[in-house]
Amino acid sequence: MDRPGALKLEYLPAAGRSPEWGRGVLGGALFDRVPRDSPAASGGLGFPVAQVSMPVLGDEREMLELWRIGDEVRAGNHGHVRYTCGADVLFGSLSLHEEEMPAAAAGGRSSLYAATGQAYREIFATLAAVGHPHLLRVWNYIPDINGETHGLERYRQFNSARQEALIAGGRAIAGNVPAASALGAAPGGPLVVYFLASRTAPALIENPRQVSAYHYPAQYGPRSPAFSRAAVLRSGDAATLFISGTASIVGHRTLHSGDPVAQTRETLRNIEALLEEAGRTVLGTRLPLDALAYKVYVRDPRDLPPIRAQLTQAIGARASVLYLQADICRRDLAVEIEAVGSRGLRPAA
Ligand code: 3EB
Repeated sequence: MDRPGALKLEYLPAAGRSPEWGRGVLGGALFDRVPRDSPAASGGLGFPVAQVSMPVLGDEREMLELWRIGDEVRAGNHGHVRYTCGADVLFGSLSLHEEEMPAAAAGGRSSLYAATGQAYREIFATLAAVGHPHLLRVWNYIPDINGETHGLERYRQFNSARQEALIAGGRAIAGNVPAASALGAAPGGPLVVYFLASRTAPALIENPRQVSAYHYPAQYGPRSPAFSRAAVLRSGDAATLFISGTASIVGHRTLHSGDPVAQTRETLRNIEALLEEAGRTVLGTRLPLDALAYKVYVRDPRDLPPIRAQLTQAIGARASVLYLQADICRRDLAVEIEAVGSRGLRPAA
């Protein structure tokens, strides 16, 4: 049933994989409290797997996010970036340790600022070299995201460096920016960025209920977060909708601070608004909530049961959901949710 070139997303336990688990995989990510020398980490696979230090909530210790594609893929390296690409789509991943940044302290900038700048420069160089110029979806896992140094929260340092790297790379900082997520990983680990890029331009979608993040006012940091609320990629006769990390934000303000259940409901309203907008402008049909695969970031693991109950009620028990424990970029956010859906192809159950 796979259409050549169409992307397929799976979340699955890393333990006990049969040898053919890697067949047709473009790339992926391994989420675990402690990154370890698992098969996915050994580098022996023909595709990149980002190692993210982020606890899995639920019964499994390690979970894999896998992006499959019906195409032939070829693999390569460019600087720290490992990538694979098919005809339409490229998956890439890199991991940078802040303590290895050469000129970190120079100019009064932090090592995270340096690492973020280098990560994005290397990503743009990779895309130019391989010929998949359109960055369409980025996952940013930032150690100690809410920590503060140099008089600025680390998430805000990241935003400054990301925006400046986009400018330096001759790219837009508003409008034509990728869908993204930015979450906290365990302190002391590397900055991990993985991404999807394409040969043809994606369609980008904003949420009518929210101020575009790239237009957030200065109270959220000196440089706005450069991401779109969602992106749609057409590849291999299917369209894939990537919904960015979405939270309980209306306009530009956080709502329901201290109430994880109400934040989950508000977040789902935002996701529904994006499904409506994507259906109206690009997909020609409104994907139902239960046709998506979700990644749910929960700040405090004690909030998992009520958040999960709320989500199950809204999307049903059959939808594919990966729950992770992560710090979120605003301290008053208890939950953030990203999602992926395909027109014509359902995510794997
Ligand atoms: C928000 O809506 C919540 O900085 O790349 C969500 C997704 C958020 C991506 C990013 C931040 C990012 O502002 C935070």
